[in-house]
Amino acid sequence: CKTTAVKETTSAENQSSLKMNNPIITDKYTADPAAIVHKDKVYLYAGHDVPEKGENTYRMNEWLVYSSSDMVNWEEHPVPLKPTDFAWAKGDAWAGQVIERNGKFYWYVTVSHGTIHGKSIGIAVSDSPTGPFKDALGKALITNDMTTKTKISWDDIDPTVIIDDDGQAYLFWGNTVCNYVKLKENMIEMDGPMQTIDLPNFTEAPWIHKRKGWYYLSYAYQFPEKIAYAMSKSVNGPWEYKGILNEVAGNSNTNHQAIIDFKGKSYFIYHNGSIPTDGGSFRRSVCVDRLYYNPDGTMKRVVMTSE
Ligand code: FUB
Repeated sequence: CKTTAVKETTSAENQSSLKMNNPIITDKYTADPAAIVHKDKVYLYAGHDVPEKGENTYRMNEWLVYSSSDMVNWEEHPVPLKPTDFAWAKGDAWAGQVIERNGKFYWYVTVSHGTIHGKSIGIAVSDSPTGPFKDALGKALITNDMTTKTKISWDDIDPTVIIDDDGQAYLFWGNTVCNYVKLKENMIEMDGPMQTIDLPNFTEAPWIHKRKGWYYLSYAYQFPEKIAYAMSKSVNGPWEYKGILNEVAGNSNTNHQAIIDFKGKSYFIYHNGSIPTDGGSFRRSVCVDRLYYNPDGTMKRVVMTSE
């Protein structure tokens, strides 16, 4: 599924990314990675794919958390959160992201609501990046009946969050339409109207990050999903589309990225269906590859070492 143009990149950069041992988790199927750097470690959060072989549905009953000091060796911690930890939810551990504020770790996640049709976004909180996490709000922050623009039940998914340098937090999310809203300092209430961002071929999986004065909004593009991105000098836009960052990742219709800097290097974390024989679009595996920036701040296409 990958273009040869990407494979043709044979630079020192490529060589240095050949040691990632992809996929990084092989005893479980893992999807929708999110990651944070805390103290001297990276914490990786993922959904646990558990459908039977050949079952073409997202069956995800819990999230998983791993930590690493080197991006190569990963330690699994006890299950930090399940959709059933939200009394108002009925299942589906879809994508989310953790962020730290004032010593607490807030985890914005997608789940299926128990009484409101469709997917919703909830928030869990913990004193530790490995949890255990518990419901921070007692209800969904965003539900399908608040945002009916696309009239699908899964348009309120895939939250990603950033705290800007001035302390203002923002939540981005969506399927088909990319939404964003300010969050109050308590991180569990919206602080203003929901707004939308026009991005070419936006499918889902937004990831917001800031680096050296640039804001980056990467997202799943078309279907099967590539990862594309836009850049801006402000978290409120305007966003300038910059093109494809990652091609369709092998043997999976979805792709879902996290982008971090750790110990002086940049990383692109994603999933594919690369575990031989049994992997696929619903039995996914998290992979890591190096990410490189150009002098003008744009990002180079990711060279996947996972296929
Ligand atoms: O894993 C379930 C859904 O598939 C996620 O929320 C999307 O980003 C896609 O990866």
